[in-house]
Amino acid sequence: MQAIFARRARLEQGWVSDLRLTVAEGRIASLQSGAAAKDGDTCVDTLVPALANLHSHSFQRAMAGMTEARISGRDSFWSWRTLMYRFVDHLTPDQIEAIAGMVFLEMLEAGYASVGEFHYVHHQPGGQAYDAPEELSTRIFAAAAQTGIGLTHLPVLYSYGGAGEQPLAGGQMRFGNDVDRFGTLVEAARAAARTALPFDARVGIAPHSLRASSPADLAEVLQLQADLPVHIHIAEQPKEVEEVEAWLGARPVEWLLNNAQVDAKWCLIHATHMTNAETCAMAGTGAVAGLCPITEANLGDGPFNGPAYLAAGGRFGVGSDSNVRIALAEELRTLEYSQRLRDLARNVFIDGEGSVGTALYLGAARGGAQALGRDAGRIEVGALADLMSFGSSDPALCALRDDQLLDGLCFAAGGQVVRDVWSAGRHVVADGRHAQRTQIISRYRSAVAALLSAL
Ligand code: NGQ
Ligand code: ZN
Repeated sequence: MQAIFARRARLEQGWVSDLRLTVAEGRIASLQSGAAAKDGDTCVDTLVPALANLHSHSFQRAMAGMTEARISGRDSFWSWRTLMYRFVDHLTPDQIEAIAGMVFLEMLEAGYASVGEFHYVHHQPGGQAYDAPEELSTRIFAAAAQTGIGLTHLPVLYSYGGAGEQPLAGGQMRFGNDVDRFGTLVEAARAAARTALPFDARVGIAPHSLRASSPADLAEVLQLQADLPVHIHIAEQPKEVEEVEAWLGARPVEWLLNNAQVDAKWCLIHATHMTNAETCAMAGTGAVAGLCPITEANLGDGPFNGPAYLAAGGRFGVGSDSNVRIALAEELRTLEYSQRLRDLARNVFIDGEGSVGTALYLGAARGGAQALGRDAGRIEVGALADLMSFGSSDPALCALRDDQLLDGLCFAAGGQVVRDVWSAGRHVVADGRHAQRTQIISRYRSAVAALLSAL
C-alpha cells in the first residue's frame, strides 16, 4: 500500500492540513487530515485532484509551430486543416506511437493524469486498412502504457468529407469507415485494450462531427455504446453551423439535442457557436462541454458562451486538442481570458461569487473525469487516485492563502510548480519529471526528423 503525506490538500469540503492518503489498487483507500507522516510516505506540499485532458489529437503535436505563417489573403481554420491533412498523409505507425509518447509525457509533466485521445487516423495513406484494422489504436495504447497516463481511447467514425454526405477526399482517406467497418474496429480495439492497458483504461466512441457523419449512421453507431463515453466535435466554426443548418434544417447543437439522447456520458467538443437557447438546453442534458481554449484561440474559433452555460448548471472540462501547447494552467487561464476579452469584464467563468481559479480547476477536474468515464476528479475515498502536487513555496505562490492557491496556480504561476502526478495510483511524475523522459524525447526527435524528410 502506498501512502502520500501532503502539507495541505483540497478535499471536497475544502482545504485541510497534514493529510495522509493511502492508495490501494489504484484507488484512494483512506484519508486522514491532521495526521503525521510515516516512514516511506511520499511527502508533498499541496495536493489536488489531477485533471483529465479530455480532448487530444496527439499526432498534431508534431506540426505545432508549422502553421503560424500567413499563406493566403486570410488564413482560417479551413486553411489550417488543409495543411494538417497534408501532414497526415505521411505519418507512419512508428511515428504515430513516438509522437503520442511525447505528448503523453508532456501532459503528465503538465499535471494531467489522463487523456481522451480522439483518434481518427485509422488507415494507410490512401485509405487501405492495415492488416489489423486496430493497428494505429494499438500504437496509442503502447504510448499510454509506456508513460502510464490514464487513457480513454475514442476511435472516431469519420465517413464523409463534409456536410450532406460529401465523399471523403485527399488526406481524409486515412480516416474513413462506414458503420460496419467501424464496429469491427471498435471491437478489436476493445479486445486489444484489455491486454495492453491497466484497469482504468476505457474505449468509448466518437462520431467525428455532424459534417463527417449522417443522421442514419449516427443513430446506428450509437447502438454500439452502452455506458461508455461518446464524444463529438460540434459548432466550432460559423461555416459548419451554416452548412449543417442548410442541410438538416437546424443548428448543430439544436439538431443533436433533438435527434440523439444526449446525456451525462456525452462530451460535446467546442460547442462554441450556440444560441442562448442551445446553451441552456445543452447544460440541462448533463453532458460535458469539452473546451479547448488554447486551440480554439489558435484556430480562431471564438469564445465559449460561459456565463449562460454556467448559470444553467452546465458541466465542462478542458482539452489540449491540437496540442500546439500542452500547459494545464494556461488552458484554464485562456478560457477565463477569452470571456474577459469578450465581455470587457473580470472574473467571469464562475457561477456566483468566489475564487475563479478554484471554480475553473475543480470544475474541470469533475467534468473532465466524467467525460472520460473515470471515477476521479475529486479527492475522496473510493475514487481513482488521480492526483497532482504542486509547490506553494514558488515565488508566484508563496504569498497566497490556501483559498487563493488555485487562483495563483491558474493566473500567476508557471507550469514548473507541478511536482508529482499519480494516474490511478501510478506515480508517473516525481520532482517534476517523468522517469522515461530522456528516452521518450530522443525517440520523438528521431521520429519527427524522419517525418520531415518525407514531407
Ligand atoms: C480534427 N480539428 O479532428 O482534428 C479537427 C479537424 C476536421 C478541429 N476541429 C479535422 N479543431 O474537422 O475534419
Ligand atoms: Zn478536435
